[in-house]
Amino acid sequence: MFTPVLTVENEKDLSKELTQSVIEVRGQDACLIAEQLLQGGSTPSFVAAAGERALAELGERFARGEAFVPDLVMAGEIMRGIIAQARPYLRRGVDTKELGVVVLATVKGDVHDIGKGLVAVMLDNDGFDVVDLGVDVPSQAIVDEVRELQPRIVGLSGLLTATANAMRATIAALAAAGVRDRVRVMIGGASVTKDVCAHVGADGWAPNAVAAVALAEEWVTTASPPSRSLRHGGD
Ligand code: B12
Repeated sequence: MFTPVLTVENEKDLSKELTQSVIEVRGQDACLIAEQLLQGGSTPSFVAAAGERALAELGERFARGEAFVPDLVMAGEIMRGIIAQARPYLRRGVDTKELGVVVLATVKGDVHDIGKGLVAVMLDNDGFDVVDLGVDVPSQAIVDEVRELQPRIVGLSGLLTATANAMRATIAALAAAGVRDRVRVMIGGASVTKDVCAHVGADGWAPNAVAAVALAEEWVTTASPPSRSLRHGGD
């Protein structure tokens, strides 16, 4: 039987253990610790953040040649499991799904989708109708979906520095198709910054899923058409 309520100290220790278990790709341990945290009252974002810290650390190790692609793959799968475990513990933000459609995609050339998945879960929970087009998505496919679904927001994800160009190309393709002014475009991913946002011509960016939801909500509650001014949930 798990402890029903965690003390602050317990919660901190368990979160460190969770991070460590993901770094060491001990999936079963990670799953048990995540459950213990969630049942003890930790929020889903607190639990996800512990996993994110592990992936950030693994990414640094990878860059230093101390971790390898299979480690990233396995840790990524564990993180996906943690997100799925946390999902039922999310408290619904609104009663009905009336905030409109958000089309999400990881842009062409990039296959990272764990963070986008987290953003999708949180937006869905908040009352958005999320259509996730997957990874490595060509600009034209995004243009087609915008025409078809008429979303209020398009969210582009990309973790590789080089994929900023694909984001820029996607936004240019939306403009060339005459649909750019119908949507607000937000971008995100580990390499995204305010400067990247300006470079690619997005309307805003967010450093994490919580900020992404806040920005999306702000946009749909603002009646005016999309402005080209830079808005971001990051600071
Ligand atoms: C796991 C991982 C992988 C997995 C991905 C599995 C999957 N299904 O996603 C695999 C093994 C496939 C992989 C492959 C590669 N990877 Co990789 N990978 C990572 C790692 C360790 C973690 C990424 C992650 O999931 N983080 C956790 C999530 C929750 O965080 P996140 O993605 O940042 O998302 C949050 C925010 O960014 C934001 N967000 C994300 N998307 C969106 C979208 C919107 C609209 C908004 C508003 C917000 C938002 O909210 C999210 C939740 O809070 C990172 C390290 C890092 N620091 O990011 C490297 C990293 C991204 N990978 C890297 C590299 C180099 C590669 C490879 C080229 C390796 C290789 N030699 O093959 C390939 C590229 C393949 C390709 N074409 O895309 C580099 C990129 C360097 C760079 N800046 O260009 C990194 C930074 C590692 C490093 N330090 O070198 N990788």
